Amino acid sequence: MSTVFVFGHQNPDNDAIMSSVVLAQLLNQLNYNGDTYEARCLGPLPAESAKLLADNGVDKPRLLKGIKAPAGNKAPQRVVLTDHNEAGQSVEGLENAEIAGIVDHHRFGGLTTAAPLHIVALPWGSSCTIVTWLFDILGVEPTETQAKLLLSAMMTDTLMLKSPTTTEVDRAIAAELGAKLGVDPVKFGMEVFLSRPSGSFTPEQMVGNDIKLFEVGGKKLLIGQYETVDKSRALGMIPEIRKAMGAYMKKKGADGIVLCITDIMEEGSQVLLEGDTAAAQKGLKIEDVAEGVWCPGVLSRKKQVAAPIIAAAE
Ligand SMILES: [Mn+2]
Repeated sequence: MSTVFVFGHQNPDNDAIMSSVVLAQLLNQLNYNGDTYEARCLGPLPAESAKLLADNGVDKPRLLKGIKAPAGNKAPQRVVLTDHNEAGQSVEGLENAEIAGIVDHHRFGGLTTAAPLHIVALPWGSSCTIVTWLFDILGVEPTETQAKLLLSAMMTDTLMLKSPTTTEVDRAIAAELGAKLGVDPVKFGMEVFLSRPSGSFTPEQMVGNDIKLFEVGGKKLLIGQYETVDKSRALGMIPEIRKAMGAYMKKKGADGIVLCITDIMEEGSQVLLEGDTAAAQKGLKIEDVAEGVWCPGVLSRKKQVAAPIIAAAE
């Protein structure tokens, strides 16, 4: 038996945190494979995750800085990835680890493994929807705290079930969790959103808070998303945000960067581009204009931003 690290992607969002924390708990409850599972994270917790964990007396996952090559003839560190599967979005030194499992709801981006592994990949609205479903098929009833943590991430990841990534399964499972907790899922989700200190975000935080690296047509493209319930503050800071985008792109050695300022209430995104974003312009059918372009109905980075950009580059 060994200790297996369970973690979500870099720049973790609430789904990355909660899927890893609750999945690690579930696997420990089952004594799965006789191993011990330890939730970790690859960056600072989003404010809503930190608050939910503290309010419910659950330990914060510890930061995982990287994975080193195993010394001598020691076995490599085993890991379970949640809410991601692409090396560019994962821990530094992932190639030194043995991937024991993946629980994810994203496209697969070029992963190869040395050993057979567990993969649970379903095109649902959040990784936490999949984790909730795993409780069901493994015959474990989630505790109230687990139900709360899972529902919170289902709501943040699907933007209160409004994102086009939302499926009937998400609606049904959210309703079940809501009934168990005696809450309306959407109202509960709104409370989680409002626990974010959005009024204090700096341009750097808006850019780096939730950003992922994609290989698009042989180039490195960063796609970030800043979700807010009122975009007006961000729109008043466009020049500063663009400057922060350029700096972030340089720091990460990327060729281009896309930032979606997503207004959950108005249900759309202001899209800003910096650097080499030819594929993004083609895929999104927009131009690189100073103030950005308002894209009504665009709520999902995965489905409405990353997917058409990747398709346009092929
Ligand atoms: Mn997710």
